[in-house]
Amino acid sequence: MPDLPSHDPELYAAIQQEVERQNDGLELIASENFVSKAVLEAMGTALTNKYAEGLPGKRYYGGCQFVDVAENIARDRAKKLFDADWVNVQPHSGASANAAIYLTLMNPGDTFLGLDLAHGGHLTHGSPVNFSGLLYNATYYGVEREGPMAGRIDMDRVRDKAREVNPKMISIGASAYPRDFDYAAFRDIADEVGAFLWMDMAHPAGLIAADVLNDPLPHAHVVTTTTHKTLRGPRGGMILVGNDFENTLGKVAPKSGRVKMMSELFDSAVFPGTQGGPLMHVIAAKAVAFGEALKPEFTTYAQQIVKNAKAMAAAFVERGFDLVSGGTDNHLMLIDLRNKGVTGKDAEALLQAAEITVNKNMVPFDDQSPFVTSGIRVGTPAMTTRGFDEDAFRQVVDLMDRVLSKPGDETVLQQVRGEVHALCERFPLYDFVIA
Ligand code: DSN
Repeated sequence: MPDLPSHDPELYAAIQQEVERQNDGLELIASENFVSKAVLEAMGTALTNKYAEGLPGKRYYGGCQFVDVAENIARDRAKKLFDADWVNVQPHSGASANAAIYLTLMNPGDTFLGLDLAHGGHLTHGSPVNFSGLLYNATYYGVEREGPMAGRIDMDRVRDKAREVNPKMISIGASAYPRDFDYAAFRDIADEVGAFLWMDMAHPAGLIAADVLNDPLPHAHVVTTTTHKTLRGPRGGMILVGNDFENTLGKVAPKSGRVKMMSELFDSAVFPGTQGGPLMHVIAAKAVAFGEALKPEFTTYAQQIVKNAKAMAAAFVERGFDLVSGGTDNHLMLIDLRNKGVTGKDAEALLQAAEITVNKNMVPFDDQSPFVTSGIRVGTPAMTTRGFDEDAFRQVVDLMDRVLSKPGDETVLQQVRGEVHALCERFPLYDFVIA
């Protein structure tokens, strides 16, 4: 019997309401997912009590023998999952993992080249309001405005830009890019200009683990990820180095004054460089999630995420929605709502009233502010976890279309809410509040 309901009823009520919200509504935020009960259980353990600065076998605190086991399980499973030579599972988040990359590979003021946030990039890839844009000289590549490559990255332009700005590092990765990346072409460009290549695979990590999308590890010098999006683990981050391990050593050695392994530098950049004690309960939960992702069922899940996204994209296009790049290769789509006469902000609120959760999102070449936006981002990972198939997602598109076609119509909202609840009941989620 959980203590929390009687121990802290006020807090428990908020948790209960959030679990109900997750159970009863359509979760279409592309970066969210639903973890298993086992992952929740691992996170709710006494491992949260343990300080374990350092690495397994080399800690700055006593009593780490059992958390060492947990961290080693997480590391071994992550390496197997991504065929990586080395991993660090301690970053508290994707942003923390990314901070360690900058600290290792760049000096303040150095130039790097990343995908423009306004074209689907991420805050930590050089936004002027983020440390990455404040401390370093961020330059950007983007997507094409028109023509056959509209909404997609043209690698010839990336090469031209790299030659122009001569970056020390090139980043790949996005939070709202519905297409796959050509990692070999990025590496070719990085080699030509003598840059490090870093891939932030936070969004597609689960799809990459399941071989549903191209694999960056053979091409990038280093890869970061979150663990909670398509990978379906607890909130957290991770750094990986693939089979280019040897090649990266020489480049980094001069900075450290001795030939240090790339892994040593990244480990030091996580702790003590950017973090204190690792969150051992979260690392244990990462281990559970990686174990789940190593099972054949996870490959089926990842394949279904993409099938569902493609079915959804086709249904949106049939109904006259304008999808950036015309469709999707992965788990998400970015919808430009300008032809529908509704802003992203309003669409988010209208859909929320029907218990359909999406996020407003800038579209490339947007004429609205980031707080208003002209688009929404929609993703399939969370509802695919609940068992939604292509038919269910086509029904979701119908529900969204009805809400957005008649903004503020109470009758439509009520009908759609009822259908949302019925759909969610068909695919149950959590039958408990506290795991
Ligand atoms: N905030 C995340 C997202 O929603 O994509 C990226 O870190």
